[in-house]
Amino acid sequence: MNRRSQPADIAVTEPDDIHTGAIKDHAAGVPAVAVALARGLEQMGPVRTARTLAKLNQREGFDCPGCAWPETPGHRKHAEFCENGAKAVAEEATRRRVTPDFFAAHSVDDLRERSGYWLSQQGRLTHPMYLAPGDSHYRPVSWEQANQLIADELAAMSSPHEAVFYTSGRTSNEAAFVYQLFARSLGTNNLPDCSNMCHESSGSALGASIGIGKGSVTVPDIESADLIIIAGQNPGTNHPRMLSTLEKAKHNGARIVAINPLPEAGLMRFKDPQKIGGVVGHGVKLADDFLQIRLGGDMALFRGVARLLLDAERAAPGTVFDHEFLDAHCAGVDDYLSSLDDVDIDEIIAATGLTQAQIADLADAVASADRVILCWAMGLTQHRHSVATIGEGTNVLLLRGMIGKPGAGLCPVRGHSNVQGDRTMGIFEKMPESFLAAQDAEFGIVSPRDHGYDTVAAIGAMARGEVRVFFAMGGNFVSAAPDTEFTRTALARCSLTVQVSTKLNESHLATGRAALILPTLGRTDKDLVDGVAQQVSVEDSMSVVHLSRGSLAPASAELHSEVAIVCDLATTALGADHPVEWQQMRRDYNLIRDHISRVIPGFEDFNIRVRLSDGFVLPHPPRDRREFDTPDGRAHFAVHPLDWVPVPEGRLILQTLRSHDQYNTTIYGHDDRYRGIKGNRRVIMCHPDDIAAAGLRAGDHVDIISEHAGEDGIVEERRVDGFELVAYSTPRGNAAAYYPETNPLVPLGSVARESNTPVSKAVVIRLEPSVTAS
Ligand SMILES: Nc1nc2c(c(=O)[nH]1)N[C@H]1C(S)=C(S)[C@@H](COP(=O)(O)OP(=O)(O)OC[C@H]3O[C@@H](n4cnc5c(=O)[nH]c(N)nc54)[C@H](O)[C@@H]3O)O[C@H]1N2
Ligand SMILES: Nc1nc2c(c(=O)[nH]1)N[C@H]1C(S)=C(S)[C@@H](COP(=O)(O)OP(=O)(O)OC[C@H]3O[C@@H](n4cnc5c(=O)[nH]c(N)nc54)[C@H](O)[C@@H]3O)O[C@H]1N2
Ligand SMILES: [Mo]
Repeated sequence: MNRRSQPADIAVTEPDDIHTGAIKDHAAGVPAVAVALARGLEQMGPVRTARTLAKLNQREGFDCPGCAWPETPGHRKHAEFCENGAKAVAEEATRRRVTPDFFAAHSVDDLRERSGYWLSQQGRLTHPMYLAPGDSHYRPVSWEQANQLIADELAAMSSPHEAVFYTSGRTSNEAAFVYQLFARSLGTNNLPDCSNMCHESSGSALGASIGIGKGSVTVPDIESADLIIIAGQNPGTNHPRMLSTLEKAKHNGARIVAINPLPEAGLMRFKDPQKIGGVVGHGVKLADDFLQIRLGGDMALFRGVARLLLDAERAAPGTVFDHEFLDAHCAGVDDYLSSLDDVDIDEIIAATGLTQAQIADLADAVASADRVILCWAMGLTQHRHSVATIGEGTNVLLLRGMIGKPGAGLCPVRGHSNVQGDRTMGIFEKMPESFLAAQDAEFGIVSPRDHGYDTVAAIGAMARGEVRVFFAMGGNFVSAAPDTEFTRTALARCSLTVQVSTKLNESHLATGRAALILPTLGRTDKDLVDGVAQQVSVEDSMSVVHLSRGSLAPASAELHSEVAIVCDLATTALGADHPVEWQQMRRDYNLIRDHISRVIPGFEDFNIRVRLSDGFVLPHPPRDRREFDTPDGRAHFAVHPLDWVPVPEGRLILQTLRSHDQYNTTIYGHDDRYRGIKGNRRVIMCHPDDIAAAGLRAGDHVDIISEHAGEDGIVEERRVDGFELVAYSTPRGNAAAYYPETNPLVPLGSVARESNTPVSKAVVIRLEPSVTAS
C-alpha cells in the first residue's frame, strides 16, 4: 500500500432508458467480433488482448472460463473462442484493480448501495481483506492472520457440520479435490455447489435412468446426428461455440428442432464470424422447426411423442422401437408403455401450447431418424418436475435405442467451465461410498458418511443459526441463490463468512458477523510455485479432461492459487501432523493428480494422459459399452405422473434467464443484443395480449409480485419494483425477466422434486403498476 493517492473508482455507465428493437433472427456475425474486441480493449488494452485471446482454448493455453462446451478434438481452430468467452476473459484479465486503498475509501455500507455491475467493473481483488465484527470497513490482513481467524472459528464449532463449503464451477479439478478432502478431513459433507441450482436435475434423472449423471455424446456424435433436439437452451448466448458444431451437423444433413418459449436468435440462424460467409452472407439456418412451447410443457411434449411412437409401433410392430436394445439393456419397459395408455392428447396440447400437428411431426422425426440427440440446459432443469421431464426425454431416446451408438445420445449442456469436473472430484454433499472408501484408504482419514447440505438446505441451516462458518470457493452465493433477502439474512447469522474470489461482488457485502475476502488466481493467471509454473485440469461437458495453463502476470503478488489457499488453511486448521501431506501437494500439483489417479476410477496415469494433446476422455459405460451402472445393470424407464404448469387466473408464469451481456451474476453491460433489448436490464418480457389484458401498455413500469403457498398453505408474497414492460414473442401466460435481478422473487421453498433445485423457470407472479415509475 505504498500508493500516495487513492486511484479513482472506475466509472460505469449505469442503466439508461431502455430501447427495444427487433428480435434478431441470427447469432454471431460481425457485431459479435466487434463487441468481443471492444470489451477486450476496454479492460485489457491492445497487447494483453491479443496475447490473451491467442491462448484461449489452445493446447498450450488456458481453458475458457466461459462455458463447458468442449473444444473440437483433433483440429482446434486458431481462434477457438466466441464473443462471450472473450468477454469472460476480458472480465478476468482486466487491468483494473480493487486494492486496500479502495476498501479504505469505501465502507461496506457504501458498497452495499452500489450495483453488482459497478462492483464487478472495479477490477481484480489484490489483497486478503478482513471485516471485523462491528467494523465499517474491510481492512487488509496477512494470509497467516486470515487462516488463523478461520481456524479459530472452525475450532470453536460444536460440530463439524457447523461449517459449510460452497463451490462455484470454475474451480479446477486439483483445487476441488483438495477442497473436498479438507471438508471431509474436518468431518463434514456440507459441500453445496452451483450445480445444485443448475444441472442437479439432470444428474438425478440420468443417474436413475442410465446409472451415470453425465451426458453420453461427444462432439463428433453431434456432427453426425441426423436429428438434434435442443430443448430449454439458448446456445447463441450461453454456449456460442456449440453453434459451430451445429452448423457442421447441419452441413452433414442433420435436422434441428428447437423447443423453447422464446425464438432465441442463436437457434434460428448462425453466422460464423470465423468464416467469410459468416461475415458477409446471411449465415446458416439452424433450426428447421421451432416449437414455441409453454413454460414447463416439455414433460408433456415428451410423453405425447412417446405415446405417438407407441401408436406407430402398435400399427406396424417392429418398425419403431429398438427391440433388441430394449430386451438386452432396459428394465421397466412394460410398466412405462402401459402408463402411456393414460396419455390424453388434449392435456398434452394444453400443457405445451403446441398443435397436434407439431407434436405428431416431432414424433415422426424421432421415429424416422437413425441417430437422435437430445440437448438441454436450464429450461429443463429448473422446474418443479425437472427430474421427471428429463427422465421422460430419456425414455423417448431409450425406446429408439439411442444410447451408446455413434451420432446418438443424451447431451445435458453444462454451464460453468468445470462444474462437471468439480462433481467428479467429490464436490457433492452425498458422494457414493465407493469414493469415500477409496479416499479414506488413500489418505488414512475417516470421511463422514452422513449426507451434508446442498445449497437450499445450507440456506435453511444458516437461517436457523446452525452454521458458524460459511466458506465459498468462488461464485456469488447471495445473488445466485433464490430468495435474495432471506438468503442475505441467513448469511448474516453466521459467525464468519469467507469468500475466495477474483472479483468484487454482492456476496462480499452479505456478510456474517465477520467476513474475509481471499483473492485468488483465475484461469488466465500464471501460477508459479517456487519458480515452477503449475498447471491445473478441467473436465468439459463431454467428459474430456485436459490441462489449463494461465500465462498472465497475476493482479498482485498477494494472490494465492485456490490450491494454496486450501492447503495452507488445512495446515493451520488440522495441524502439522495431519496424515494428509497438504504442503507437498501445495508445492507440486502433480502429487494431487497422483492421489486422484488412485482414488477416482478413470484417472489412471492421470499425469501422463492429461498431457496428451487433447487430454483424455473419462469412461462412460452407457456410451462406451451400453453398460448401465444401476442395481440390475439395465437402463431404467422413468415412470412419473404427468406434471405441467397451468397459469392461474390473472397471473403469469415467470422464467428468470440470462441476457446476452452477463455471466451469471456478473453483468457485462445492459444490452441483450439478440433479443433487441438495449440500455436496461430491469425489464419483463410479456405477450402483448397479456399486457393488454392486465390493462397495461408496453413501456409501462410495473412491480412484480410473486406468490407462493408456503408449507402451512399461507400464500407468501415477494416483490421487486420498477420493471419496464416489453412486448415480446412468448406464449400467452408466460413471461421472462433477467436473473439475478428477479432472484428475490424465487421462493426458497419452491424446489424441484428429488434434485432440490430452485424453481427459477416457473415463478407464479402478478403485475402491479409501479408507483415509483419514472
Ligand atoms: N455468456 C454466458 N454464458 C454462459 C452463462 C452466462 O451467464 N453467460 N452461464 C453458464 C451457466 S452456469 C449455465 S447453467 C448455462 C445456461 O445456459 P442456458 O440454459 O441456455 O441459460 P438460460 O438463460 O437460463 O436459458 C434458458 C433457456 O431455456 C428456455 N426455457 C425456459 N424455460 C423453459 C421451458 O420450460 N421449456 C423449454 N423448452 N425452454 C425453456 C429459455 O427461454 C432460454 O432460452 O450457460 C453457461 N454459459
Ligand atoms: N433466478 C435464477 N437463479 C439462478 C439461475 C437462473 O437461471 N435463475 N442459474 C443458476 C445457475 S445455472 C448457476 S451455475 C448459479 C451460479 O452461481 P455462482 O457460480 O455462485 O455465480 P457466478 O455469478 O458464476 O460467480 C461469479 C463470481 O465468481 C468469482 N470467480 C470468478 N472466477 C473465479 C475463479 O477462477 N476462482 C474463484 N475462486 N472465484 C472466481 C468472481 O468473484 C465472481 O464475482 O446461479 C444459479 N442461480
Ligand atoms: Mo449453471
